[in-house]
Amino acid sequence: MGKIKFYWSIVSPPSRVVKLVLDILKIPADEVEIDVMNGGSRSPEYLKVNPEGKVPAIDDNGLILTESRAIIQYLVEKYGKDDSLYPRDLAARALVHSRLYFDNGSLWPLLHEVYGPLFYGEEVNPDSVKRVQENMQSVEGFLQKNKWIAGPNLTIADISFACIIAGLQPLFDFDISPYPKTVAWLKECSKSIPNYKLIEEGDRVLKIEMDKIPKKS
Ligand SMILES: N[C@@H](CCC(=O)N[C@@H](CS)C(=O)NCC(=O)O)C(=O)O
Repeated sequence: MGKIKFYWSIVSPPSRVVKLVLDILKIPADEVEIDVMNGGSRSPEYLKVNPEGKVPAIDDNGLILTESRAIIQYLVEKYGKDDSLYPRDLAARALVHSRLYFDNGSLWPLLHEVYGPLFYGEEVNPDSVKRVQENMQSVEGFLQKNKWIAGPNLTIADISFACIIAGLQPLFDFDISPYPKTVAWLKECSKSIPNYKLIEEGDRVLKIEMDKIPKKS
């Protein structure tokens, strides 16, 4: 069995999710850095790996997987020593899935909608900002009953959410202080997710790359 090939970029939050899970599970991987800011994910070579032209992706001995959330589920299921990050209990796992669907279906596309104009120095649509606030209110609701996003323990849902939510303030100047449970949860993530500094480093590098893009106004 050869090593997993991991296609990623530190500027990409979903890539960081996979990198963190690989690190937590101590899975050796051959990393291939893709220069997403300069069209690297659209190269003919990379499109053979992911026809969608996006990072992250893994190649586990011929099994090519894209979509960060599907990848981390697979990694924990296949390589995890226990099920703590991705519980096997039906109800607990259903809650993890529910949160990841919210993350992929609402939170992440919305963030794309906000970052798009920011890349080019354009005004962010106030409707998008309002929907970010609504989404953050939902996250606050998830944290009403539980310390973590999908129950009493840290799971892959926390890692995925953290990689998105941590960037709101530094990249988009979005004030998260009106969401105290989320602020407290993010602090816990910074203490409990091994190598959490990768998230901050990724946002720092992404900000530098965003600032380099010529602005329209
Ligand atoms: N739903 C995907 C999103 C992947 C995604 O949007 N990747 C972006 C970087 S954050 C990308 O590769 N963009 C390059 C492009 O579209 O050319 C996941 O979670 O893996």
